[in-house]
Amino acid sequence: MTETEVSEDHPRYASLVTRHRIEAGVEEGITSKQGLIAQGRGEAFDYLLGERTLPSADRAARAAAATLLAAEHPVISVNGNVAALAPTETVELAETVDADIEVNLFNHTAERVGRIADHLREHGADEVKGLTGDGEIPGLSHARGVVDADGIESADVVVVPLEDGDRAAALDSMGKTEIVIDLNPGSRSPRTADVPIIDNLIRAVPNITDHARDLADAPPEELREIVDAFDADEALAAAEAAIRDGSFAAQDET
Ligand code: PTJ
Repeated sequence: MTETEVSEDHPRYASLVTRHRIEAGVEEGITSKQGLIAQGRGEAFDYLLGERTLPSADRAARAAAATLLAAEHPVISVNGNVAALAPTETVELAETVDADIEVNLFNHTAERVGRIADHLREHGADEVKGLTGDGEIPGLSHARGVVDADGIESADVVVVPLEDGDRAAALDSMGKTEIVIDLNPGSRSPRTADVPIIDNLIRAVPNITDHARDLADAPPEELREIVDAFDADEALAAAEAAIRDGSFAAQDET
């Protein structure tokens, strides 16, 4: 079944389209096979969250937008799942907040970096970093720590949708401000983040862009107030509470 063959009135339409994109990503050599497993884990948490953006996640997205607009050199890190699921939305966010896009892979191969960079260019990206690999995230083995010196290595703010815990901790040790998008509030990466967004990246990335457009003319003091008022622990606790206390209403299976 292709994406266009999925009927829009199917009760699991959004989930089916998402699965199709990940599957196509693997077939095109963009997404790793491990990306399929990560997708399954994400789907389970999304199901428990009610497949919606919680008010706490929306506040986090606004804090992320303010953080990005106030940044000197923001970089959006893109892996094989992000590239397959939200390439256009990622390019739009980068344009809106004037961020670099860098392909940064957990399972790093030069071939997959190249394919993802091409895919992002096909979806409107002008410049894609991550192909030089002349920088590093200290404290990680070589392949997992490869970054660009003029990209993630020199960024002050990094958006890391779906990061693994070790790399999130290593980026934190470098002094980066981290915005992490992850559906699992118990995962180490959102727990390391300055701004954890517990939401599906498919919803979260365009939501940050909407908030950034809304805040485009905000003075620096207003951006600072939004960032200072955001409480990461509260955001994580609200998501966990939604999972633990939420009514487990029947959601149609595919
Ligand atoms: O392309 P690569 O080589 O960089 O590899 C990317 C993956 C995602 C395979 C790699 O980083 C990995 O193995 O990640 P983990 O450790 O499985 O963590 C993935 C996290 O992302 C889990 O906490 C999932 O709940 C979460 N997740 C999965 N899909 C989504 C998601 N969070 C937000 N939106 C999603 N669509």
